[in-house]
Amino acid sequence: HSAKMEQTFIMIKPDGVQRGLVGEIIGRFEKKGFTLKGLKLVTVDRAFAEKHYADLSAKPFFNGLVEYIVSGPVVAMVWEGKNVVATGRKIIGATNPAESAPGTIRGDYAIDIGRNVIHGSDAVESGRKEIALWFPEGIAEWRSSLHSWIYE
Ligand code: DGT
Ligand code: DGI
Repeated sequence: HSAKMEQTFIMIKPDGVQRGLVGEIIGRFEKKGFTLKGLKLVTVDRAFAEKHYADLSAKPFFNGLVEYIVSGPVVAMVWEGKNVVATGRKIIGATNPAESAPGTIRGDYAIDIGRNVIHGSDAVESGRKEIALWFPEGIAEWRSSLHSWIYE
């Protein structure tokens, strides 16, 4: 039953924190059945944000993206569950909120691509890298007692 058990890095961006969406967003992942394994409120500096978005460093919007991420505290999280990387991306919705379906986080709470509220790892391997970058201290070791009510 633990086949495909994965972890993903989810970050509520500064606009999500400022707009009071933290509880709502955590609630969606919790109610889905995923398990919270790491959680902290942090303000990162430029160098750190550039590292997180290193893959996008050649993009014309890179500077604006970095400035946005360092503009206030973010909520960094690790969520665990079966297929959590791909399913997490579905819960989040398309990168551009103009294309995110209603019912997704970006579809419900965002308008501009440059203020799209939340980040989620796009693959298991990038999730591993991002968790190592954001949680060098490690994450919690626990197992939800609801396991057998969520997984067959
Ligand atoms: P994430 O979760 O923040 O890594 O974003 P993704 O993976 O959904 O989207 P990606 O990697 O294509 O784009 C990275 C970020 O760059 C995205 O969250 C928002 C920003 N971005 C993408 N395209 C545009 C754009 O055309 N204009 C602006 N202002 N930002 C953009
Ligand atoms: O994982 P996503 O956030 O969905 O997308 P991503 O990793 O490709 O991009 C990370 C963030 O960078 C994304 O949430 C918003 C921003 N971004 C991506 N493409 C563009 C962009 N920002 C601007 N301004 N323009 C873009 O074309």
